[in-house]
Amino acid sequence: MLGKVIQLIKRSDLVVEVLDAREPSLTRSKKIEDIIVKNYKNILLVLNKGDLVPLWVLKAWKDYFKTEENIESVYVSATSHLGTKILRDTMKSLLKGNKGIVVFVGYPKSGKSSVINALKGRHSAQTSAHPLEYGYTKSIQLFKIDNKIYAWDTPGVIPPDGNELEKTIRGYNADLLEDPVKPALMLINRVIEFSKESLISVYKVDFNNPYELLERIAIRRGWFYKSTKEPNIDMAARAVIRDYHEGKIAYYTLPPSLYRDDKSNSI
Ligand SMILES: Nc1nc2c(ncn2[C@@H]2O[C@H](COP(=O)(O)OP(=O)(O)OP(=O)(O)O)[C@@H](O)[C@H]2O)c(=O)[nH]1
Ligand SMILES: [Mg+2]
Repeated sequence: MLGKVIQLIKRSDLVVEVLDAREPSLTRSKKIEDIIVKNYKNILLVLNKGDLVPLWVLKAWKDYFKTEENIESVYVSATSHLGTKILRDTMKSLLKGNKGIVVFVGYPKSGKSSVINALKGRHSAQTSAHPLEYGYTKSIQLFKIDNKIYAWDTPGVIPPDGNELEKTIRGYNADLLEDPVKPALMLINRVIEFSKESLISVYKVDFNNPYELLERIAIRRGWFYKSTKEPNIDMAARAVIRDYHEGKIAYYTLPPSLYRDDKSNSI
């Protein structure tokens, strides 16, 4: 499948790499970007799930990509239909007003299909909203965005790589994890760094540490191990990872250029 996507990139006029606005750095794929650059194709980064991130952070990332790397980027929220006009206009300007074929790539669950849906203005690309339908986009599909622009929706062809936290952030399917607890704890820790309140508001429980959060989620939902009657933290861990992929947990990370700034004076 990756091979087919590379063929599409070669024949395209523009490549859109869809990132998760909560983790733009970690959801960029150097591998795919190298292929894009080698084929002399324009690249546009789309920071999707922007509804989960404060506006000043989205702007900071956009500035960072422009000034540090001279790469165009647009932030959007596909599900809230925010930023889609700016995205369409940016695509048009990168295509210099000509007819063109745009390929959408990115790690699984970054929201490629949702962004294409939002661009079309009505639902047609299938999105993996249901947890059981993980990796819903199974094949490459072509969509007409308007009279001049066609878009290829591709499945998450970049295999989520890195350590357990990175894999999870890069869309690795929670159902395939042998031990979901460790990556879930790492993910919860990462979210807490920026916003513990966000987890409290999603799960409606307070907690003193990530492990306790998993226990409280399990208790609240009535999930217990049959043998020990202890809270089933495996199920809770998978639920948290799925919620993360489905865009239910708000938090943000900052571009490296801002990382050392005091977070408290920026909000
Ligand atoms: N909060 C939020 N959630 C989003 C947004 N865009 C997509 N999602 C959710 O993220 C999940 C994945 O979206 P998809 O559009 O299926 O992602 P994809 O990149 O096409 O996924 P694959 O085809 O499996 O690689 C779904 O549950 C969407 O509802 C967004 O802008 N905001
Ligand atoms: Mg898809």
